[in-house]
Amino acid sequence: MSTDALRDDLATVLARARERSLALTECVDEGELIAQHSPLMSPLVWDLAHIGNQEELWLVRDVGGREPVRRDIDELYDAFKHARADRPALPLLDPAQARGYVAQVREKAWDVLDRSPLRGRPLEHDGFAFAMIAQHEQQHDETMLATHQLRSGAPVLAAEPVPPAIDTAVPDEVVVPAGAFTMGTSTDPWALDNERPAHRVEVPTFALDAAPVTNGQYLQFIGDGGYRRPELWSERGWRHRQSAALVAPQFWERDTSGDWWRRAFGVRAPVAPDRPVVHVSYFEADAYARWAGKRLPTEAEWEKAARWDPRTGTSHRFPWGDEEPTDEHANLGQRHLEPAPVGAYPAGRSPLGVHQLIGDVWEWTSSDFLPYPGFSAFPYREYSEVFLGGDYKVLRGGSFGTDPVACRGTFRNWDHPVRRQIFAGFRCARDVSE
Ligand code: AVJ
Ligand code: FE
Repeated sequence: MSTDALRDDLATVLARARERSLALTECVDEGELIAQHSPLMSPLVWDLAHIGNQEELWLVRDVGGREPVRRDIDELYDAFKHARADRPALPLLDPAQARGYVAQVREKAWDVLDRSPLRGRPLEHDGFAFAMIAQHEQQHDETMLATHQLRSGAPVLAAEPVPPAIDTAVPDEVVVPAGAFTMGTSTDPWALDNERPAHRVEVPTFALDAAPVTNGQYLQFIGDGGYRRPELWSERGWRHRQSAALVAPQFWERDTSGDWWRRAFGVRAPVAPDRPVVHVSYFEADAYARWAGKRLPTEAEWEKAARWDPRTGTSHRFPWGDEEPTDEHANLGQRHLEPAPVGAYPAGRSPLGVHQLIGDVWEWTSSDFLPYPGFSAFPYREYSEVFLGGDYKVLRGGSFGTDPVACRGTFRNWDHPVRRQIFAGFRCARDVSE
């Protein structure tokens, strides 16, 4: 790609991220911006100014070598200095100040982008820092969407209805034949440090569900006593099931006639059986898989199914190839605010016929968040390194709330196994003897 085309691309994704950040913070009043809607989440106004602060640190100060805009607020917006639950009590910028701050930083960032050679030192090479900052903003936009899901009150977000199932004959499973594939990447300019470097991984034959587990399937697990049978849960999962009194996915409720409803962004609707289940923890996904006589896939299995092309033996950026996602490929980018039915994205399936790996719901894997062989932290330890080896499970694929720039076949997300306010679902795998 020419430097001019790359510059245009980076400007487009930065502008798209900002449009979304502003939309997510302009639809509620001041009180709701500074309120804490859940102890798991920051006030929305913290996310907004934190987005600006990261942009100031990396683009304005580091790449641009400019004077600080607001050095005095660095500490307030350092995610490692204050836990989410403590953020509402900080002397944060108020909503008007936060909007002014992010606009001021962005003005300077535009100038830095105009002048960057987009070549040379690693931070600027291929526009890495600009891509990283656009992804960072989009990641917080997904976090803010999760905050919106946790807020109570009248709906403020609206979205287009999801497309219908086009492929009504999605199989249950697809067999992925044994063999090595290239996992991770050393060349994708958008890839963050934990996706690097590319390395060969041997994967035995396995079967993978051709689609994420649906609400309908999950209801059968519930109906079969899934939440009452300790033998289906890991020991730690069962302890959590009991202490958190889990009986169904988060945001589900049952009416007196026994029908299940789910609340999403302030709207209550019947649980739709053909949609991927969302808002389940790793422990619930793991228990379901055991109930189904299966297991969760490892992240190597997930990535092989999503990237490996049996026709060429090479790994692609997405299940459908290397082209950027369109609305035909995947449910991404907050265009729809819920998972689409299984079979809604036949154009996005993998060569082996696995559907909806990208978009709809993040998918829990059985893998701990560990470094790839040859990992090196870049450009800062606090993006990945400090989390590696912690109590985290890897999630793959992105959700309806993820922007296309913040997910790809190599992208690794992670969270604590108890978390379920994120847009997380799963699919199952099983061993196949050769
Ligand atoms: C990759 C989604 C786990 O939100 O904690 C945002 C992304 N890192 N700011 C997170 C991130 C720094 C991160 N996740
Ligand atoms: Fe952040």
